[in-house]
Order: sequence, then structure tokens, then C-alpha cells
Amino acid sequence: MERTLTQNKMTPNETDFLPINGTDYLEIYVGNCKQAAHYYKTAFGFQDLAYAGLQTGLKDRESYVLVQDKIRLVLTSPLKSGTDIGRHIDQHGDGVKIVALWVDDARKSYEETTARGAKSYMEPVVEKDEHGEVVKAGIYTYGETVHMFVERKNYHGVFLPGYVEWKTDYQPAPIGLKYVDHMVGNVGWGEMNTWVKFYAEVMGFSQLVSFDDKDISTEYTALMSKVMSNGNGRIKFPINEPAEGKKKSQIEEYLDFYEGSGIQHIAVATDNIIETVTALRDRGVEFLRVPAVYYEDLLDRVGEIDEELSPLRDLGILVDRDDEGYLLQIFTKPIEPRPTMFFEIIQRKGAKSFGKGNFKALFEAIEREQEIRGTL
Ligand code: TYF
Ligand code: FE
Repeated sequence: MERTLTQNKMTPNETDFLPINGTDYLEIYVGNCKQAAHYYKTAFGFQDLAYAGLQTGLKDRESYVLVQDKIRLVLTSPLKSGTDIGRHIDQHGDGVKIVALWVDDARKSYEETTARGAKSYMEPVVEKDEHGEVVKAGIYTYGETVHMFVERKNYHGVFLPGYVEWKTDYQPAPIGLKYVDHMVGNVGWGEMNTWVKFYAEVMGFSQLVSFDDKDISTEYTALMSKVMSNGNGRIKFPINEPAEGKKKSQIEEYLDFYEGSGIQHIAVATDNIIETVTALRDRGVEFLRVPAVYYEDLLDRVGEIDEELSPLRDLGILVDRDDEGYLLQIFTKPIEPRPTMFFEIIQRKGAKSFGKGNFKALFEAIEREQEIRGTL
């Protein structure tokens, strides 16, 4: 059963101890950031923004920063052996290390959360260059994943102090990705409520929705999921835990291959999913497919929608409706050799939920992929 709970509603004299303006950037540790940057530009339409590495005096790592509307991606690789980045990649493969949150007061964010039990990743530091000043501080969440608080006082540089502008002649067109809608974490057996409690008590988030294994168990796979959201609703973090099923849950498969808890999918919003997905497919991005029968009774299930059925069917876009409207969504296949991280493309037309009506068809599509991989 889907339970939609109320959003954080604070009484006038109660204040959010961790106000967050939005997602600041996502940093992915990758084996080859130069090639990864090419992939995110070519396939996903990201644009050059900033660089740090040998040319800026760094000796141990290199980062390329890409942008598309409000989304900033930092791709980082080590330049030598024995770094924590290299160790992270060795254990997890390419994966999201940092989910940075844009705040007005990074020191206070750090103090409030560590006082409530957050494990420190980085004490507050002031970073400066000729373009101004930024305060950063970080705490750990599940696995080795980090939340960095970024306070951009009066910073006018391209990204952060230490980065220089990066602009090349190769600049494929953007494909309409707008902002990070939600980011999903997979956590180990029995850990979901620990992390729900972490987001509630340490970060002041509240629970939006929960699904249990009865909602979303298919023939083989099973999982539980709870969605945590911050006060203004700009940050939404669903958390999945595997549940016992007939065969290996897709969440368990992730945990085995990632060798721990971590980010499972990044959902990015578009205003025109048909155009965005058409462009992504043209550029070689592979998506999960549901069987054609999904579209036979789609309009009976979701009612009237603005889009024509045939492009949705041709592209494999899924549709779901809730009390407030509907949403369109589609999922890429994993984007690295390990079956771990993938992207979701989502267009919301009023709906605030996560596509519960699609879970069965979607999870069965994931199972078909697991079967092909031989990991089911
Ligand atoms: O974020 C969500 O909840 C949806 C559905 O392994 C979902 O995108 C949940 C779990 C999963 C894949 C998609
Ligand atoms: Fe999602």
C-alpha cells in the first residue's frame, strides 16, 4: 500500500535547522574522467564548465565539471596510485561520491547535523580565490556517500575556488535536462529504517511515502522503499532496501556489485520527455523496455494525457497518475560495467509521487536484464 504522508509542515515558531536551497553538484568518481566527460557531453548533452587538475597545480587528481541548466556534474579521477579516489573506484566501480547541497550557512549545517550524530567527512573550510569565497563542510550518509554543504556567499567564479573555466570547441547541444528531481540510495538488509531515521533526526527531513515488499514484489525481486524529503521539498531521497524474494532482488544485486550501500539512480527532470528521450536514444543511450502490452490499457489506467500514445510506446516511456496529476518516466540501463548506477528521466505534470503504478512492469524489465546478465 502506498502511504502518502504530509510534507514537513512547521509551526510558525519552529524553524528548519537545515534549510537547503537545492542540489549544488554531484561528484562521481570515475576511472577516466576525460572520457567520462566526453560521454556525458555526447550522450547526455552536458556542457563544459570547469576544470581542475595538472594544469591548475593539482598532483593527485583531475576533475571536469559539466553543466546542463541547474545540474552540475563533477567527474573526478586519480592521477596516481594510492589515493582514496582510486581505492573508492577499486571497491565500488564508478559511482557517486558526493551529493552536494546548496545552503546559506555551511558551518551551521555541519554543526547542527554533527551535533545530532552525523559522522564528519570534512570540517568547515573557507575556500577563496579572486572571484570570492565559498564555505564547504561534509558529512557521511549511507555507505561511503557524502553530503557536502556548499555556501556560496558572494562567489562569482565559474564553479568553486581552485577550478578554472573549461570550454572546448566540441559542444553537442543540450537535450533538455533541467534539474535533479530525486536521488535514490540502496542500503543493506535491515538498514532502511536506520537511514530513514538519519534523514529525519540528523537532517530534519520528513517521510513522504513508503512502499513495502507487498506493493512491489514481482515473481522474483522484492524491495522496500521510503522517500525522505527536506522542508521545502527540493531535496527528495528515496531509500531502498532489499526484501526476501524468490530470487535475487535487484537491490541485492546492486549491493553485491557496488560492494556496499550507495546511490542507485539519479532522476533528472525535463519539460519534454519525448524530445529528451528521442535525443538520448539518437545519441546511443540504452533504456529499459516494458512489453508492448503495457501500452494496450495505459489510457484506461491513467486517463487523459496531453501526449500522444504512439511516441510514448515507441520510446518506451512509462506513465503514472496520482491525486495531483500524472508523470512520465523512463530508466536507462546501468551506465557502467557493474550493474549499479543508472539514470531516470522524469517529466512531472502535477504528480508528486514516484511512479508506483509502474513498479511491477519496471521491475520485471529489470529482472529480464538480470536474467541476461546471469545475476538473478
Ligand atoms: O525513485 C523511485 O522510487 C522510482 C522507482 O530500483 C524505482 O524511480 C524504485 C526502485 C528501483 C527503480 C525505480
Ligand atoms: Fe526514481
